[in-house]
Amino acid sequence: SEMGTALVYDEEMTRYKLLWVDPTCKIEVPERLTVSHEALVGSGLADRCVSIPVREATDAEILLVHSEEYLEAVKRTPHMSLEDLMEFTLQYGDVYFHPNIYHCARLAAGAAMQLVDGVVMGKMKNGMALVRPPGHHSQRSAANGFCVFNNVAIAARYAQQKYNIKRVLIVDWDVHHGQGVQYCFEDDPSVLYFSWHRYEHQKFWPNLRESDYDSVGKEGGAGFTINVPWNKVSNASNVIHAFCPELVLVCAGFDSAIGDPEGEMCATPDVFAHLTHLLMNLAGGKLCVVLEGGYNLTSLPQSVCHTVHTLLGDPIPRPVNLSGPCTSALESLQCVRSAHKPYWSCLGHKPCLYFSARESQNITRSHWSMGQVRAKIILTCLLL
Ligand code: Q9C
Ligand code: ZN
Repeated sequence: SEMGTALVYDEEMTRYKLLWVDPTCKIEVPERLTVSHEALVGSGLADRCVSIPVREATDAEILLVHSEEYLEAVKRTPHMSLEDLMEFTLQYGDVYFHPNIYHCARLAAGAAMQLVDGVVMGKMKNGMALVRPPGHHSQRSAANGFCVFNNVAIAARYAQQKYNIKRVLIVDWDVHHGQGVQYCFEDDPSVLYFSWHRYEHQKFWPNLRESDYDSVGKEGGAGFTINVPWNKVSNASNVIHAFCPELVLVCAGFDSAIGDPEGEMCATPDVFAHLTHLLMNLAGGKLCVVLEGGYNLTSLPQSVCHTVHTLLGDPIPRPVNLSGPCTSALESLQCVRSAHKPYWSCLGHKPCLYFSARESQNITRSHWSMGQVRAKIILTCLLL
């Protein structure tokens, strides 16, 4: 199994759920994991992967990212009554607690670290961790957006500490901005956080000013946070190459896929094959994909299968139906570029000529048309 693809999964992470009525949280269900795993088994993909067991993250590992106070507070949740859990939940946004979520959150962070171990030690070439709860919205002292511990942020710190890795790239393709990851690394140039998210001039959740293109990082980390509101992946590829990551972690949300009740976007699941393929060209292929969002129980497992197919080295589906980006997407792209120009010399000279007349004549109403997502992927490939 040398240089194969790792799959990290444990059924235990399906054993928590929403215990009261909350329309915001009702989409975060155990079936998200079961259908994804069953699709991998049913398609024969799971058999072609190397199974890695999960483990619980230790206190010390969780404290790489979270505060002692927060960890101690979450530690008390398994012993709380339903009433106490509801009250505890109220202090955070868009999240719920359950007596078993603390255990699952430890396993989810542990799963991400198990994946990093396998890939960094060279036992496997790349891999995916199927986890619940997700992580990218959780913050130093707060749960948020279905997330308890920040699995990918912990895994990045762990990789740096245990393996002396200097530069980690975190690509966040979830439809939502991973503000928790951004806050964790905003002043740190050793972790480049690149997020591509629906924004709608702050009307899309989490509705933060700091999710916009002009949040570029702080102090020594200026230039190492790249936010691409709307849907652009392509413009930052020069920067990502200049950064020369030693390890790539993905906050892999599939909530931009067609039919997702949260994202309301229309990316077809094969888009994730292309995104995965792109990232496999970085860091000598050392790529760890960690599940975040994705709430449509049909497109989620399909997207997961496309991702694992690609990780295994299978040919990627041919992109079709290329249509162009809309004007505001082009504007936004230009904004990201100029916001980052002071920090990256590779951005200095290249004008924004990614879209030919042929491509821009096709003005679409949706910022996230399937063709647009594909256009970005193809153009990114051309730039790499
Ligand atoms: N109140 C992840 O995808 N929904 N979290 C907000 C407006 C919260 C998403 C809807 C979505 C959380 C990991
Ligand atoms: Zn999401």
